[in-house]
Amino acid sequence: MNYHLTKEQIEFYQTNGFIVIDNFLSPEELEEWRKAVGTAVKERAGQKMPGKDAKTGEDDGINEDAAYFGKVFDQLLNLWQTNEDVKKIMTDPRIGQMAAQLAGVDGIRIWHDQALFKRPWANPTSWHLDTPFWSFSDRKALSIWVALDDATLENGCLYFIPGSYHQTSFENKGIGKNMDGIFEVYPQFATVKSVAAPMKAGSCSFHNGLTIHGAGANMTSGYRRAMTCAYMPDGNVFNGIANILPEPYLSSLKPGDPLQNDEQNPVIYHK
Ligand SMILES: O=C(O)CCC(=O)C(=O)O
Ligand SMILES: [Fe+2]
Repeated sequence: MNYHLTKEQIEFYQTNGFIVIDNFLSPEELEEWRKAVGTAVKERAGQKMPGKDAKTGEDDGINEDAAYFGKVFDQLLNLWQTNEDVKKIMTDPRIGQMAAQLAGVDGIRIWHDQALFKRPWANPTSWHLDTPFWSFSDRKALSIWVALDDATLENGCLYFIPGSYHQTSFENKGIGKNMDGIFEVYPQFATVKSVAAPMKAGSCSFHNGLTIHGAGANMTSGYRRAMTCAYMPDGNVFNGIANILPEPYLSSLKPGDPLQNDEQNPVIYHK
């Protein structure tokens, strides 16, 4: 695993709100990740997340058009909680260290992992922010996105609006049908140049959850599989948004309470 970050890489991330790391996984590690994630997804049989009935492709109560959203990607969350091999991969302190160094924080907890598989001919992932979906409000929160297949301009690689995270807020536009919905909130970015992030399988990117980002449609008959994980810097508090928190934990929380439940949000790295 190519987990050592240079000063230049950290500076690039902090300026632009994203970074691509080529050849993050060795070919052997990539095989291990594919096998673990593939098995974990099969085991779920479409169940979107542990403890809830929602199936991938069904209305999740967050995105307004389930039929459309179901064809953006198959989304399975918290595979680390249902598969031991994924747990081993996702709780790797080396990845936590990368996230902490990029974000400039001392400790990193898993918010949730998610497999994001674009099927053949999948819809694009419209421009959006991540952090406003989550149950804490931290401008440094971020995600890793690991390509399990080559992610190309043809099959739906990621795109970023560089530097946008310095100006965006916690207002949530969701992931709608219209690619340009986000620019109603942030018109200042409607005329900037986006950056495509094609990646070989085994490469990865990190992006700040307030960086405007999206992905293209899958214009091919093959899959575009990615494994991702969202990270919460340690020390955050509940902001009142339920997001993916399960009952009865959710009901036990009131706004302002620390989010430090190791069953739900394990610490994977601390300085
Ligand atoms: O994989 C995609 O299509 C979108 C990924 C994304 O939005 C994310 O990882 O936050
Ligand atoms: Fe996202």
